[in-house]
Amino acid sequence: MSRKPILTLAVPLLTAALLAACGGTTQGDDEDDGGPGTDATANPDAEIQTGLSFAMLPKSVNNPYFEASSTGAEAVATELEGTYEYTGPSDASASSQVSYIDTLSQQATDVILLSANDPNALCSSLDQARDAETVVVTFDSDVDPGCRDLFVSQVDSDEVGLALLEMTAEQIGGAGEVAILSATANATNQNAWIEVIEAELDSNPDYADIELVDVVYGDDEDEKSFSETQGLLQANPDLSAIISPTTVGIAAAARYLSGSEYQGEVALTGLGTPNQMREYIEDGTVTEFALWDPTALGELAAWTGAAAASGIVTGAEGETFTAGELGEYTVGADGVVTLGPPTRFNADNIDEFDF
Ligand code: RAM
Repeated sequence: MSRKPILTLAVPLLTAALLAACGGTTQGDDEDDGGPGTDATANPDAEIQTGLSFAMLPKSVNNPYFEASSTGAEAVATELEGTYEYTGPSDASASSQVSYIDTLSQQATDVILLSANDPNALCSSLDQARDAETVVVTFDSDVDPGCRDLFVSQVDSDEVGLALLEMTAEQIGGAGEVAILSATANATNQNAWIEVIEAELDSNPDYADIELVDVVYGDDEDEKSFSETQGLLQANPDLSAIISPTTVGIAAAARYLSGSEYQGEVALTGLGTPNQMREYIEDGTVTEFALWDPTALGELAAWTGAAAASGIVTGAEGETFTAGELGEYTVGADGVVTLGPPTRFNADNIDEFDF
């Protein structure tokens, strides 16, 4: 890659000041330093660069889940003496994300951390950004692997889908009609989990008595998720459970259920943040749900971006890097780095968590 990301921790401050005066990065040199976006091999002994510019572009802003990820990423940018920006649309749509990618690439941002609203719609903008030597790390929700350098996955998709179904089966005694309240119709992450649920329902005899009757989309908007919940319950009078694999959806569905005749009658599980779901665990609307640590996910995404911008990894399977205090990670197939298993939250443990 030709943009040489800047300084190592050892470089004197004067040089840092000079480079900062020139915009903080040395761009446009033709030397291939082994970074991502090229056929170059990784240099595991390269030093992690400081002074990088990071930007996080979530599916949408005003979502506490992404705010937690942003806190994690910003802490890494600060530790690496870089700059940090959290920017994105207020609606979770791919078309709204395009202009943010274009702007960040025009600003010659070193590392974009992206949670994508669509696997393909962002690719031409991402290609342009990468041609301009920006490292693109997706996290949370991926694009086609050809359009980014690496993907930081929260949990293996199969594990998420299986955990969602297991919690559902436990909560409805292994039988009944279930419906899914998802985020947006094109979200890569939610669709991967829904596919796992559908395949498992079709093939696993343990779930032979569970029927998926509907999938609806709240678009990661609180009001839409709330009214879709109401619609689901009215359209499916025999519904036993709602599975909502989105922190926005599950919180809105819980709010609807808690004030309705369905509280305690229709189970609700899915992926939520403990802080948004605490009151619904306490009032008995929800028994158990799951999530990973979104702050750690943001941290890992930022370390991954820094390692890629430093030429330590290129996204090839088997490469390793150190993600600060999170420890050592190995790049898996298709340039995927995985954070770890999800945690289940219920009345016994929810007060131990604050995010
Ligand atoms: C919402 C978003 C995000 C998803 C979480 C579980 O905040 O849709 O992409 O990972 O829920």
